[in-house]
Amino acid sequence: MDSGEIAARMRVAEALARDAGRLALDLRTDRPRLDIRRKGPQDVVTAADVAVERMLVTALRSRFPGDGILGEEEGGGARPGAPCWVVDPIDGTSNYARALPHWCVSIALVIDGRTEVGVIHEPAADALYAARRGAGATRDGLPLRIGRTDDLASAIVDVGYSARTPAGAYGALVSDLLQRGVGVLNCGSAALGLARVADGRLDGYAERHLYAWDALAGLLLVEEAGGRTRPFLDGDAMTTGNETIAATPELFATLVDVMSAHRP
Ligand code: LIP
Repeated sequence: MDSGEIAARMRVAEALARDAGRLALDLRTDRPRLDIRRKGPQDVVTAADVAVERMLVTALRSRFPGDGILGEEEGGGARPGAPCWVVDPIDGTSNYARALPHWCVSIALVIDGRTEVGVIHEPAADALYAARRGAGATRDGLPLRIGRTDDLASAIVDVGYSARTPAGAYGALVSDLLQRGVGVLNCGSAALGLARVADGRLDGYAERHLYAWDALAGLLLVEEAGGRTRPFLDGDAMTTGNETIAATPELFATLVDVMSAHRP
């Protein structure tokens, strides 16, 4: 697919991400109808996640009937040899369900096993992050550059956790980073955490296990903003997920070391 076609798909993804973010905000106001259900420990889904995903899938299907679509809530999947949209209607659903502002809509486009487009809309700030491989990353149209913190004692990293991985290993990982002087947060949205690394407000993001819909768009933003990332789409990670590490060039090796040292 030529860069013009990819750029056209990115513009569609940008418009849809904004529409999806606004729909999720509207649905948030009607709590009783939010119908929050638990998928597992500290893992919830709301009626809004499903409604927003259906809106995105319907729109993408009508615009690109030949493309594959993989969504967090209702699955779907890649079509051999076709581009595949990877959609997380609300990343940070636990925050969303509690009316905490740290959540977003994430859309990625994978072509021939590689992420070519990543778009994230953050409704609370009405901010739109976008990246196209080889063409850089932006927030609201302005170019993004990774932070340059080169001193661990000034670095801040968002380290995500889910019950899909052992709590003990997570505790050891966080304790190790703290002992090295690194500031550690767990904000509850991998996609938005990665966007914060791309815009220089955080120095790194790490999580033992994420799904493609949580990670792909944010990882491309970090790469196009000048950061370093651990390859995600190896083997069958598109469906089973993978470990996620992204950081400034200065901090990346340390984060890889610490994640490897505490691998369960
Ligand atoms: C969430 C991620 C978070 C992770 C959660 C979950 P969701 O995505 O953003 O980093 O710890 O387990 O995967 O479920 O809100 O789309």
